[in-house]
Amino acid sequence: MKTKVGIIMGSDSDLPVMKDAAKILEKFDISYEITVVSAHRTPDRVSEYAESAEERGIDVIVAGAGGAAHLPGMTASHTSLPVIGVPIKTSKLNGVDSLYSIVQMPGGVPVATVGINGAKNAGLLAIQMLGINNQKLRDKFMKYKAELAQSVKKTARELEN
Ligand code: RP5
Repeated sequence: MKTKVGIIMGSDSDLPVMKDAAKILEKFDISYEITVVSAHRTPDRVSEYAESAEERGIDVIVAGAGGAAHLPGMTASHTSLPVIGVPIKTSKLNGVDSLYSIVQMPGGVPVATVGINGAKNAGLLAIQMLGINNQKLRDKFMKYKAELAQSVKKTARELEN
């Protein structure tokens, strides 16, 4: 099976958060690659990664970074593939810096931004994007949503009793 999702992050210190994206992709049997690419420390690697992603079969890129989080935007500037940005929580500004750095892109270069440390949602959004041309995947996604609803209803019932 072709690798469908590229997960990248600015540092291996982002991995504890970014592995949530990998986990949800595994739950849906979506193949992915995962690596570290830094906008500031390995700028050449950003362009190389983004420009070759399509050739490797990647359909969506999930990019996490913290602080002056330029990785998702820089990646988006080098590819036509959709990029989902994950702002990583930081120790100094709690990730608000990461969020603002990722979400406020100039017109023409969108990055779909999830919440701070929202790697799971980034993975889910990637799955939904892949589902646009895949009915089986959409059915699986609806099953996932039904399970989610069941677990909330179960919790509600337990609280009510
Ligand atoms: C960013 O700086 C990374 O994405 C990470 O969130 C943050 C800190 O990186 P390290 O100093 O832990 O390598 O580029």
